Amino acid sequence: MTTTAPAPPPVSDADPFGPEVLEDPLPFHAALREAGPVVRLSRYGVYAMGRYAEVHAALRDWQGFESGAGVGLSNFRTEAPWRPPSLLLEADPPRHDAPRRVLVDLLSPRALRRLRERWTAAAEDLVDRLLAEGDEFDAVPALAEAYPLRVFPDAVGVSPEGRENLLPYGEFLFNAFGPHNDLVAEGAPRLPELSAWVNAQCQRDSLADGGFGAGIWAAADRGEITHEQAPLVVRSLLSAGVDTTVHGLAATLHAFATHPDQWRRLRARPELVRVAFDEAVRWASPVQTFFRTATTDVRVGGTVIPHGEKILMFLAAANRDPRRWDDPDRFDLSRDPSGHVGFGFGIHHCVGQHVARLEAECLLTALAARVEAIEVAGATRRLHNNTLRAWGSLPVRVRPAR
Ligand code: OVP
Repeated sequence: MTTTAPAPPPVSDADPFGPEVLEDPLPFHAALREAGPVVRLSRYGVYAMGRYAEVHAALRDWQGFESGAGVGLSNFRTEAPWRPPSLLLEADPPRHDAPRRVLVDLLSPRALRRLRERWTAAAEDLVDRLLAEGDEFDAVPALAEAYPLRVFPDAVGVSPEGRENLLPYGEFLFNAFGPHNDLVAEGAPRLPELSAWVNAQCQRDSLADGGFGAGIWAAADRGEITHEQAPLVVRSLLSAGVDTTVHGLAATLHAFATHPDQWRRLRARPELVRVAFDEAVRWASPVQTFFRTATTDVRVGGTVIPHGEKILMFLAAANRDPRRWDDPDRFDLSRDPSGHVGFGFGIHHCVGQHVARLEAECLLTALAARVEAIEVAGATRRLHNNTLRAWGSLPVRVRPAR
């Protein structure tokens, strides 16, 4: 076999965290994929990948692309993290594995069965009350935020007081994976207050019996993790479990409001609800990016990513790579979206995805049974975030089913 000498990667001076790209990242993603399998982002001195094959392979290669140096721009080996690192997201085997196993068990489809009835009733009640008020509303606060905030903190066992801190805490956290730009600076003043509240909720005494939080402390009592680790595992649920599902649901509602034929299809075949949510996650990629760090000189495509360098993995670009997907920009319930990397891939593959899927299934099923048509009814507004593709406002008009 012959190997050619590595060539330097193409260079882009675009800012993937600037307002133009955050408003509409699709042209940047296309340019990134076209430029090559690996691109150097000169503004931040990092590498980037946007093609499905390379993103997928790198996510699988946890030995070559570590998470323990942080999955944001800042390298924990040279810069102190803003909070103690996550035991799951920002850790590698073997340290990563025990906390991961605790959540795998606690959040398994089997373990979630006891929630389905309650979550269905909550979704039906929310949609009934909303429709009783009228046929026009902002789907972000009224559905995408209201539903997860109604069911998820209860399932964790978080007290009712202070729940309004969850979304802004997550918003800061997801901004903090990016550069220290205006988005981070604007969130910083509230950080001490938000962190103090979240950290307090992770303590055993703050968590209601029977919830995921109590389940994590029980796992510590059984010796599966230490009692020092338990609050940090609870913190992962509160960090990763709210903004992601809110913006995943917002993306799904936006997809249907702009694709009336697909809404009719879902109403005709409600069993498509799970495919619909996965297709929306592929199409919109609520979590757009995460970084990895090269543990050695890694050869990708024709270039070498040197040891210690950060690589930005564009999950969103991979999820619309025409090399992998037919007509990737189409939101289409007849495609098989499995294999998308919107929930990541490999050993860090979203451990909460069954929770997210159950929330989406309950809410969309309740909505599809009650709403014949949904359309955008005013100016929509994006919420810019260094990691999330998010909606700030999504005014819709619905036609209730009779
Ligand atoms: C999307 C994620 C995101 C933010 C925080 C954490 C995980 C955590 O483990 O704290 S995964």
